[in-house]
Amino acid sequence: MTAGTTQVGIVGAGPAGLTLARLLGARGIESVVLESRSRDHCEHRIRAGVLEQGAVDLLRAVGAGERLGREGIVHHGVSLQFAGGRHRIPLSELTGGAAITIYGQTEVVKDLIRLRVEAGDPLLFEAEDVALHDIEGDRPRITYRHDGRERELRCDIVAGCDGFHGVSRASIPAGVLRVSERDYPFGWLGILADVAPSSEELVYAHHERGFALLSLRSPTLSRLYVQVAHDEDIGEWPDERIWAELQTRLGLPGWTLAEGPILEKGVTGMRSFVAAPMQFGSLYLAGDAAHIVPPTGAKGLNLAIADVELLGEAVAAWYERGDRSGLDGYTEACLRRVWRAEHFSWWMTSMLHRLPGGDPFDVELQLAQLRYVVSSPAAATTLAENYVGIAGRRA
Ligand code: RFL
Ligand code: PHB
Repeated sequence: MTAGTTQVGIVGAGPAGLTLARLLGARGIESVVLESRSRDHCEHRIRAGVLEQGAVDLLRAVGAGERLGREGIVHHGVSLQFAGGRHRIPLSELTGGAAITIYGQTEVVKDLIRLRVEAGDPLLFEAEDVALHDIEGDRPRITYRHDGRERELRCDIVAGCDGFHGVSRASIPAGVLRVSERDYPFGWLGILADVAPSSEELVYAHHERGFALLSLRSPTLSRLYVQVAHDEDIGEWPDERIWAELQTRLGLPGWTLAEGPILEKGVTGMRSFVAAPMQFGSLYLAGDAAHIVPPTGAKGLNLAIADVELLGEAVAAWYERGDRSGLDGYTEACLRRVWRAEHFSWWMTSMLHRLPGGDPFDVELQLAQLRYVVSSPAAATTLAENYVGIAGRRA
């Protein structure tokens, strides 16, 4: 067994773990990041694409803003489509100038990994059998295997940034966590296509055959989704079927969806989940390790970054001034924003998807709400300030 020591042991090299490592580094606090997958896997796992201004600001503050500033695409509106019409929600106009930035999570992760590697700070990929020990006290340990060697890392604090299926949350003894969750009886089939986006801004479409979303990654790459069953077999979806379904759900008279080669496709289930408290002993959970939202509100990545902004500051205050208030108040500070995002994501999901087993009453309620959102400045502002993230910052 090879033993090592650090101040903060970070489990998981997703957006949460990597951003936290940067935040701590900027304050002179040492960390070791342990990641179970390969660098290549982490850099190519296609997920989110929408960054709130707060996330962009934080990534800039940790030095990861250069390519983001050059390649990120700022959007000032999104559209809702239903009953044969497309309606723009002018996000910036309704929120005093706030906007969103389109920049893939893959790119955020690549930038953060490169910075960490260039700085020469420890980031271990393919760390196997990561296990947490003694987290109830103030001398936690992490054991793992790397390069065929059993290792132990002693630290002051463990940051559990290892996503929904990680070991961190599972290491908290039974009975401590209160879990609130909702499963949805549908999922999204997502594709990345080598074709210029057919709309400059995102289009969220309500359709009798189910939800569809037009998004993008760059001026030449489209990202598109269709609602499918939660356990849909991707084998049942040859490219022609995907395009036909997208054409039907997103099509409008006088507008066509351009098609191109599909570079990647996959099915994602949808879930709402919150585990509280987000802290136990010297273990602090951040991002998907503690909470999940369905992707309809584009909040998952933004919540992960917002959590570690608070955690980084709390850890720094403790090391620099012995001030524990940020650490002790971590759960409460995070959960206000998390629950605002949970509500918004559930609301968007419920308003836009075809509900299996739903009846005409459900559909009329959805359409009534959609008509209200696009016709009432008050209702549109509710959507806009949640979408750009300022509602969460105020929560
Ligand atoms: P991540 O990104 O899941 O990173 C966790 C990292 O921990 C590693 N790990 C372990 N490492 C060591 N030991 C273990 N035992 C480990 N177990 C796991 C994993 O390999 C991984 O590298 O969590 P983080 O950092 O909290 O970031 C959260 C975001 O990734 C997530 O909220 C969003 O991507 C959610 N999400 C979306 N959010 C949006 O805002 N908009 C979207 O369009 C959107 N699309 C998505 C998504 C999530 C998806 N998932 C989870 C399947 C699409 C998909 C497909
Ligand atoms: C994406 O571009 O992947 C995306 C955008 C908005 C969402 C979900 C996913 O709500």
